Amino acid sequence: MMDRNLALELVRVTEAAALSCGRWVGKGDKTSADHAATEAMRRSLESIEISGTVVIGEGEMDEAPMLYIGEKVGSGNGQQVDIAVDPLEGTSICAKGLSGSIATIALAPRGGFLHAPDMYMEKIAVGPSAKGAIDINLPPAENLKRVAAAKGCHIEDLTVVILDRPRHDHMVDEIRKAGARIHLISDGDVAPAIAAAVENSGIDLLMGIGGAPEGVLAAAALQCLGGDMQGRLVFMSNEERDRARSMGITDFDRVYHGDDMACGDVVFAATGVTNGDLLKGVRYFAGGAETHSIVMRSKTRTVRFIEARHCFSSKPNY
Ligand code: VTB
Repeated sequence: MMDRNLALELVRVTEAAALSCGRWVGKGDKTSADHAATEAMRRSLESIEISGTVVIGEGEMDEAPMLYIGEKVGSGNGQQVDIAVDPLEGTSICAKGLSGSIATIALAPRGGFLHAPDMYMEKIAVGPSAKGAIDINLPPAENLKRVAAAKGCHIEDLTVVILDRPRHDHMVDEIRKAGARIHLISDGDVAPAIAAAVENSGIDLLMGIGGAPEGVLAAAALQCLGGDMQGRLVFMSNEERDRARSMGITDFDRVYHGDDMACGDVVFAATGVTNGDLLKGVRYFAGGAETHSIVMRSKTRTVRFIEARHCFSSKPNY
């Protein structure tokens, strides 16, 4: 069983990442922003009593100097856990100072996460009030009808978040015709998946094609929130098929449900870097900064929003 205190430890990790890359907001340098977040996250993981292995990370060892897939993190003494990280989800939005970037991490018992290759995944995600109503194989209009029925509202009341990409033009048309409202985003589809599962966030569904690793992180969050998610890998080349095969994936059309992507006693934490639908971004003031985070655990489904005030004179790292 996962030590429940780990949840509160994890929020320090995402706070540290957000505080570090928060300095890079709007500077037009997404590489440095990502690097700052990754380094801070890795450093703060060292003080946590876990033997962690990164299974969703910044990339393979040769392409990512830190938090690469297979990297061992934590003090090395505590329980064995698998780790999914995105130290800065939405590097471009952070670099441009747009809304919706977060620092995020999830923990599961060994083997709890789908080892998703870095490729595309088609996703649909909703909150607890629409659990069981979605089916990724159905047309968008049908899913909207079912979600509206489950929520006891009109399709016109629903807001769907979709990445603003030409690949979604057809889906956007269909959703508009069906009558729902759309919120197009330039990047970062993990935060809106979480927002879809939080009542009154203003977001009802996430739909469309984004990254598969981001899909696993969203699934981890939705397990904690009692939401519902389905994902299907989208193969763009034979090389991707080979890579997936080497990671043990045989059924290329498989629909992954929430617990196929994140199962067991999952712990999830995220801190806002720039303002979003769910989390406020890092706000600096003389001598310190405030952060806004969400931290939760699937076993108990306790969801905590944490507003923290950090005093830099006592925290020399920032
Ligand atoms: C997706 C999405 C991420 O980058 O991976 C996207 O899941 C990349 O999509 O949240 P494109 O290849 O179409 O640019 C993010 O938005 C992260 O920035």
